[in-house]
Amino acid sequence: MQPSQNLQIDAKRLWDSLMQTAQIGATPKGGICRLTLTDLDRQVRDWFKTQCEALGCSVTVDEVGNMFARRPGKDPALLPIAMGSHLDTQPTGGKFDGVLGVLGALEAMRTLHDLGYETNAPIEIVNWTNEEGSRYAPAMLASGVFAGVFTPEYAYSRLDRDGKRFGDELDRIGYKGGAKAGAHKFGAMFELHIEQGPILEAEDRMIGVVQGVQGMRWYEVTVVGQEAHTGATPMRLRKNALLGSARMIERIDAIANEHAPDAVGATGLIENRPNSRNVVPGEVFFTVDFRHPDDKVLDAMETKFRASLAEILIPLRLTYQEARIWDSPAVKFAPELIDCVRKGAEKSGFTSRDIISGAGHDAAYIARVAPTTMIFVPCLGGISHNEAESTSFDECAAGAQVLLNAVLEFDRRLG
Ligand code: HGY
Ligand code: MN
Ligand code: MN
Repeated sequence: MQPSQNLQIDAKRLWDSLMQTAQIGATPKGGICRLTLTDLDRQVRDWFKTQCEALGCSVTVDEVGNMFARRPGKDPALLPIAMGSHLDTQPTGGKFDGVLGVLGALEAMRTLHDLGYETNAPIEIVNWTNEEGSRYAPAMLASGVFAGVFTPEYAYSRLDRDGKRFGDELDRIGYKGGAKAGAHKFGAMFELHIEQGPILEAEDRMIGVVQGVQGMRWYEVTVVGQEAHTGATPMRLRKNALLGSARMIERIDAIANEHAPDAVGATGLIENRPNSRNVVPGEVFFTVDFRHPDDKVLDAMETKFRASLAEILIPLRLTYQEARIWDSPAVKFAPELIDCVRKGAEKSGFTSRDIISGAGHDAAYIARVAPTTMIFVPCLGGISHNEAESTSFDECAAGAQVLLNAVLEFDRRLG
């Protein structure tokens, strides 16, 4: 006889786990720096594996480090229902981005275990490697391999800014698993995540019923000028790579604003060489991040961006290389799973509203190979990718409860 259908997660146990894992890579300002494939990533992975095994889950790791903790269901022939997100962070990340999705799933699994609730389908928690794309670009790299967007060899070849290979670092931390990425299929994947924007808080809604993820493109630009003495070189003879880059960064902002309010654009990473106060910069590397819900608008932004490179840099006697290194088209999530989330919010009496994700998530790639959707909860001031990122005890609990409700709603429909 199944216990009461009203399975309630343990909000304090969830919060304690969030605060415990926040110590792994804790920064003085109250955030987390736990870059993918570092020793800190290994530490949190080991912790996560131990927690899942304590619930009787079997934990497998695939060839790009994705971790799967599986709890059997009544019918092993049914494809598993997955609940996934990521444990890696930005260099100045917060306590909740990604982590809430993995630990909210762990709390849901703990609740099923405590109550001895038997689901129809197996249930899996997934920790996706390198979601952030901060240390290794592009973002969502390992869920992209799982979805067949990238090869494992491409992932292994990616270099961080110190020249370390993804494949070597994955090996070094002991998480290069034997399972073929994407070999095992999901019946569904639900991802709980903080919104990372201001909408839910502004409208006083507890749950975001996510409809999809906007399109995202990343570019890398190297501008080449000529190193020269800042005192002895006349202005008319200079080839100042940093001046050209600065004008480009201004133009990137202008292109996004021309397509506002839905377009966004920024340069987040810049390296100026030789970065000496009395040398005219000879070479600059910088990145571009453009996003919009409509891929056709991204095409228009890209065209303007590329025309601007020639228009701005050539008159300054500069040369340049530019490459689009990532193109993640806009994604729509599975209507049936969206309905499970909506019913999951109603069941617990939480307010909700439909929303499109501005941020990228592993769910965007998994949606290519399995019915997928997301659940958002607010974050204070909409701030994320910032050590001040803050989601409350009640909001974390609400997210985990709706995650459990939605998974069980989907599972019941299989019975
Ligand atoms: O870039 C993103 O949107 C995500 O945080 N990786
Ligand atoms: Mn995230
Ligand atoms: Mn992030």
